[in-house]
Amino acid sequence: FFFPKQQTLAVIKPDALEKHKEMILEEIHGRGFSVTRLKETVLSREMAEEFYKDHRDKPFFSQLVEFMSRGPCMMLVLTKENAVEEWRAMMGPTDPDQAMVTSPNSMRARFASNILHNSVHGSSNEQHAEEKICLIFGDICTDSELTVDGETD
Ligand code: DGI
Repeated sequence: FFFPKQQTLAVIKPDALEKHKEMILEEIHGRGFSVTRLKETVLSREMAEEFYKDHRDKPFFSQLVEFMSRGPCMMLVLTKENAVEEWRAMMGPTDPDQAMVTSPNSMRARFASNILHNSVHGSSNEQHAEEKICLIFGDICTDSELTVDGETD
């Protein structure tokens, strides 16, 4: 198969940043991803709400927003053929209990403590990747309709 180069947004979440950052970065490079953008940032509540807006009706939404804005996250744009799917495979399933069974080498199996504090994020498809890259790295956003918190451009 031939896969065109693709971008995905990876996030090292606040629970994993302190203890596992070096290991995660090493594995990202080891698997041949190019890190084309990178920043460490503390998400505001509003940014975390926007980031996870698709989950706003879920019972865990407020916990999720609280957690994601509690400390620094590392935001990375990963570029590689088939990046979206490959990074998702490296992450493993959302719930580490499941990850330990189905993919014991995955990041979540090794680094996550529970379904909420699950160490890493990765876009689930190309459209989400583009949207979240725009949200986080706004300066490379070309879609003027994507604005945050009342800002316009
Ligand atoms: O794409 P994923 O991060 O694997 O999973 P998702 O898009 O379904 O959920 C986004 C995040 O929301 C997930 O990384 C952790 C949190 N979450 C998902 N399902 C649950 C959850 N948190 C709690 N407390 N309970 C859940 O069932």
